[in-house]
Amino acid sequence: MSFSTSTTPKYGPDSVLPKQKLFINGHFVDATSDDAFDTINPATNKTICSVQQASQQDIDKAVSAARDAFPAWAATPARERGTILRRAAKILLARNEELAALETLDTGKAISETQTVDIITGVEVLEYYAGIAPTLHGDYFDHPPTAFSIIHREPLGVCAGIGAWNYPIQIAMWKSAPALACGNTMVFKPAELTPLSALALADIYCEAGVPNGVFNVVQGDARIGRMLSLHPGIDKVSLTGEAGTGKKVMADAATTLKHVTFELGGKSPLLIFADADIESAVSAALVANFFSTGQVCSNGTRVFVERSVIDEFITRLRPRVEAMRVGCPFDPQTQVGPLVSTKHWQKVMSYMDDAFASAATHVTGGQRPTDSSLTAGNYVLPAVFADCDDNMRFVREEVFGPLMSILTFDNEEEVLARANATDYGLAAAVFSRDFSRAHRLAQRLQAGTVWINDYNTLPPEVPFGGVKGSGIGRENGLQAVEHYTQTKTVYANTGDFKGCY
Ligand code: TXE
Repeated sequence: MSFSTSTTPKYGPDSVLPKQKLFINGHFVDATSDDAFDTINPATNKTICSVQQASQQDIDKAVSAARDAFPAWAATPARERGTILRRAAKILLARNEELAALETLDTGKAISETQTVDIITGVEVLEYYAGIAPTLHGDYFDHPPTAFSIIHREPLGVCAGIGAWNYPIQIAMWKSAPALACGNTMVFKPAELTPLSALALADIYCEAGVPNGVFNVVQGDARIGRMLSLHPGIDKVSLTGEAGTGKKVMADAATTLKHVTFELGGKSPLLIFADADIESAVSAALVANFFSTGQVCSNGTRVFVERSVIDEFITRLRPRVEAMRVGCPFDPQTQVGPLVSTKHWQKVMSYMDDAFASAATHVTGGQRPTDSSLTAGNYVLPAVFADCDDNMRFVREEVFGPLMSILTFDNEEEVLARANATDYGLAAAVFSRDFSRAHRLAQRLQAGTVWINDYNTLPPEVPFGGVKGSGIGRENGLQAVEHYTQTKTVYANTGDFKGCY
């Protein structure tokens, strides 16, 4: 894939690309398998390009390249690793428009989002770890009178990153930035639905000075993902995907006792109390359900509204949902693009059908748009259902599409119990002007992140990840360093060893 150095986007709604390769040891290389798969434009369901699928031999080659590159990269002074990653961040920002257009082409997400969020939130994390790389240190303990201990912090070795399709380049950066900053090397497999931007990232890392073999990209579906989780030459696996996938990866990684971290699904509660700023709460509900056409793991898709303000909430919400612009993702005015694939659209529509058939009150949306220019794409109008019951399938399960479920509640204890009554635990939010109540609830909500009067704001210096079925470990912040390094204790005795025999 050749990238122009200009900043004008080179990808548009009808772009087609040449057959894509793998990226191993600093070069685009042909796969040795005869397998290939197509990546499809979600807005038109036309093929963007074919992508070569890696074979076991290609995986072995990528892991060997990463293994061979590891000693020199680990021995590179952390400040120098930081400088190289910071240079990559600068190139990514300079190519933001081009990369955003590529991401929109592959994912169907509105260009207004990809230009402002996808690359930029990845770069923020890259800059964060580039900055802290020189500060990573071990520890020292004095054991008077003759001994002391030094705690070394060492990289793990070769890490595998397995990405999901909703934020392809951001996920690739959220995994590779801490891994590389800590001195590890990586073999990354993007989701087969959105394989393109990870290759662009590899190209940019190379241009920035990341040595050959430090960051490699292999392509393919779950079968290739499994080759990584099972590979004896890989020391750690970081997955972003569905909860069920996490369990499968954990089982495979167990065979060679790999370190694992998982960013999995969610069905997060958004609690809105009567004393909240209702207009702000409506804004948060829109972001928490319809950003990226609802394909965001941390979304607040169970919207609990205190009974006394439910009518006001819906009255304010409905016109704002109906004003959302559904359209071609390359149109800067579009707010809601197509879903990532026809198969995913069918899954989301099955939940819409359930909601229409249920006792819930249909507020708006949930149908295919009537605009004839959209019939070729995986479009659905953002949907809101009220008077939902906690046990309805579309309320319990992760839809991963633009379906907002509104439930009413009467008191704090009731809504807390209902909010926590799920196997997931990725995120939650509380909208209330009573900060002590909001903080009290934040302590008791079972979630890895709780927003108070906010939603989906994720500064790179704070850890992100789920509890219960939503994941293991954290991404971002200093905590991710714990997942990409291990310590060695060196205990030194400067006196005689006395022993006991
Ligand atoms: O996930 P899948 P998708 C979740 C989100 C949603 C899902 C959407 O909740 O449910 O991801 O992404 C590979 N062994 N999050 O459909 O199917 C597969 O090829 C090894 C949560 O892509 O689980 C792909 O690359 N690999 C997240 C990746 O796993 C396997 C944010 C994910 O695929 C595999 C974004 C196997 N057995 C999405 N099976 C968060 N919490 O931050 C599949 N794969």
